[in-house]
Amino acid sequence: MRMIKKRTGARAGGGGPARGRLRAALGVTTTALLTVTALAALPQATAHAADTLGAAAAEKGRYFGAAVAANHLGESPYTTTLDREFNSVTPENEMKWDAVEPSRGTFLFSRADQIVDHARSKGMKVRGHTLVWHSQLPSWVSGLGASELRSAMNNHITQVMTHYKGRIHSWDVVNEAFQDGGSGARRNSPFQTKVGNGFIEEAFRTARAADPNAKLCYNDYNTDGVNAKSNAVYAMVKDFTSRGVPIDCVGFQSHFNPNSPVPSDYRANLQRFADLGVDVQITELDIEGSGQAQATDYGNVTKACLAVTRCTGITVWGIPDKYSWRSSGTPLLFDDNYNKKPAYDAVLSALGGAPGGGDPGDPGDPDAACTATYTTAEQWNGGYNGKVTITAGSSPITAWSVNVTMAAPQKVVSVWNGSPTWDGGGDVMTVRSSWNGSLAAGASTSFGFTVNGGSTPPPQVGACTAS
Ligand code: 9MR
Repeated sequence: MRMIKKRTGARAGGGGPARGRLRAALGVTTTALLTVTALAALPQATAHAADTLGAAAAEKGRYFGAAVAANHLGESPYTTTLDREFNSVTPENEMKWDAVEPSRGTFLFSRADQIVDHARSKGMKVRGHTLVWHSQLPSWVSGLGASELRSAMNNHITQVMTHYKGRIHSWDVVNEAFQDGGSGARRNSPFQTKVGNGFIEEAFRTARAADPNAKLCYNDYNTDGVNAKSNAVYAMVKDFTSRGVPIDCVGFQSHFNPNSPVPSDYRANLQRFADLGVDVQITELDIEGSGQAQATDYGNVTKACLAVTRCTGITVWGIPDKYSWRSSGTPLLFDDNYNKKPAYDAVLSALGGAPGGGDPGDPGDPDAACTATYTTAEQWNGGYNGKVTITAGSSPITAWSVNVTMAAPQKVVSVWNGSPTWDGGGDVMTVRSSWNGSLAAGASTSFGFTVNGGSTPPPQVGACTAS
């Protein structure tokens, strides 16, 4: 539960680039009263930029998605962040062959369904990932002979796509079928070695028949710049489009790190594929690093997509760093406590959204009167001590308050350095300042609490309000 409503227009007073520009345009530089009057007289000029990734991308005609794992959906800050920021999801592992058809002809959709149902209930689109891939492939598949493997592949595509028919905007039909390095050759997967070169074409034809409305993508990594591998994919797509083999999009995974940085010809590479008459999508974006360098790369990738008319959307490969497949590289947009990183601000800004936007009081909002940041101070079997740090914004404050929501069956058993009241059947706690309400501009204080009834998930900490 959030205590503060979304911004719906310019707020009186305060700074911020949009208001600064407006004041400059109006020649209003002094009193708050004049500013309020001027803003009220010009409602069009005060409409603020979108303040979430999904909303900002939508204003540019794109989606902004995240890879999601079903086992995190019960963690309230995870789901809150997902629901607030993203308008497309990709199941990170739940639609892969080993997850949905672990033994021949037995299809298990429940974990993937959980993600699809959640996404659709929030109005998000879903990317399907992935139908034919050499990895996360059950051994019964790789053990089949050529003709059985071919029919198992076609059956797998047909069954999975039929189950999700009409609910997936784009499918990664074939994933990572080319070798790394300079050969431009196909990877030696069971499909390649047994079914032969035609397996990709066959997979796409089968996919089109199964769900004619889904966009059918080829998806790969290390194809983000112009190189031997992307040239080989390019040649395949060109061949497919010239012969009428059904392909609608190419996915560029875009996993970057210092050894594999964002290529300087990233945009040009996206554009040359788009010029073949297919859409391009950034499908698994993550960039190892931190701070401004990481932010700059994220901003540039976002701008590259916006510069290519047929780049229809971006998916980041996870939400908080701690759940990334390479978490030690902190490659995502949110830190382990779901705070927005500089990389987040860079993406939002590149999308034309409000830099540092979000609900007033969210960490990272430079306009906020105060911000609240959560850490788990101690943790044991069956409980934990939580700590919330309150920091005043650019003006002094005299009182603050924050909502903290516990996941059942967790219960708060004590609170210090703050005054709690309770709501929501006892799992929503509002903590108001006690002796520590007065903070100078930029100064911090904290309150703590002990929770029994489970050591995870951490609580959801709402925005800070001040007076
Ligand atoms: O993020 C996924 C991780 O949880 C899995 O353990 C891993 C298994 O192969 O797959 C990861 O996702 C991969 C994606 O499906 C395809 N491109 C590379 C991704 C990162 O490895």
